[in-house]
Amino acid sequence: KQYTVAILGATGAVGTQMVQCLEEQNFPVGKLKLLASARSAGKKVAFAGGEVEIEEARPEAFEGCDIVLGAVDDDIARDMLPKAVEAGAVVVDNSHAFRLDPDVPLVVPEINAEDISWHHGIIANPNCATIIGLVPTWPLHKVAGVTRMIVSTYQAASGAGAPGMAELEAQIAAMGRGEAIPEPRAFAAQLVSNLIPQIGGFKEEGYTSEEMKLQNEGRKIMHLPELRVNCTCVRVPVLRSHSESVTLEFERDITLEEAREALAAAPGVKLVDDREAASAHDRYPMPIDTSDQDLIWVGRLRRDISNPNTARGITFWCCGDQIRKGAATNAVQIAKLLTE
Ligand code: 11C
Repeated sequence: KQYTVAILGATGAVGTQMVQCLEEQNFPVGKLKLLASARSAGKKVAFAGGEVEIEEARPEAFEGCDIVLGAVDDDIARDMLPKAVEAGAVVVDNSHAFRLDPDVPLVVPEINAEDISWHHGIIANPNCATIIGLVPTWPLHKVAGVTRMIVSTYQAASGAGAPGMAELEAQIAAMGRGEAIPEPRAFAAQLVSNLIPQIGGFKEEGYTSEEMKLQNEGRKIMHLPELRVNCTCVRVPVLRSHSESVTLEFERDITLEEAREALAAAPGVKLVDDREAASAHDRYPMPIDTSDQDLIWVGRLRRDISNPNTARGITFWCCGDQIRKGAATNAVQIAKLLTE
């Protein structure tokens, strides 16, 4: 069977990547509809050896669609996507709008693919830092049962979409020319040569919305309602790969060998952990190496020596492409599951 697929928000960083992921994952696309603002309507985008003309995103555009991929902000998602469901489509949405709705599965295919079976028209794609941290956490959870996560993230400019990447590039160029750094718009402060310890707005107890997503979405995806999470999210001057330092506490003992074996065999994970390697690129994951590919790279695997029971604590470092596995790749994988 061939499917009529629409991408809502087709011109943004995630929407553009979704078009490429549909081709790469050999998605059975009969017809592709690219929906965006009136400003982009009429422009043409290359797809599968041909061209697709961008249409203005209006509810009528959902008629005849089997699957709609959402790559727009929460407000537009909340307004438009239920109309796609009414028109008979199944929606895979990348925004935050529906993620914690008890009627909406929140899915990382490597972890809870089976949850797509109970959808009511909308399936949510998780937050990018959550996907990137959970893909390697899950195989370790299966070995020893994770009870607590302590995470620091190092998040790329692409988390703020194409404008975030353009802002960082403009700042790097200005700094290189010795010019004044342009006034920041996508971020709260200059990002080049800086770190910004705030992603999202401040919520409970001084944690930001992005930090609480790891707890709230992580609990739902892994079916661990009691999971304890302490997360600090930081924006770093990197273009498109997020990195994370993750410390896990388990209910059962786990050896480093067991952890290494589980990670080496885990789908979606690439273990890069060789202290003896001649090149830093083979020694541990770095965002420069994980950009524009689909796997989460994991390394720096070691015991948590601060845990009173060191047999139950593991620390690692991981990196993954924010636009791909953090968003577009994961959404297209979910949509692919719907067709299988
Ligand atoms: C960032 N993770 O890096 C955010 C952007 O929950 O999908 C994506 C927010 C989300 O800025």
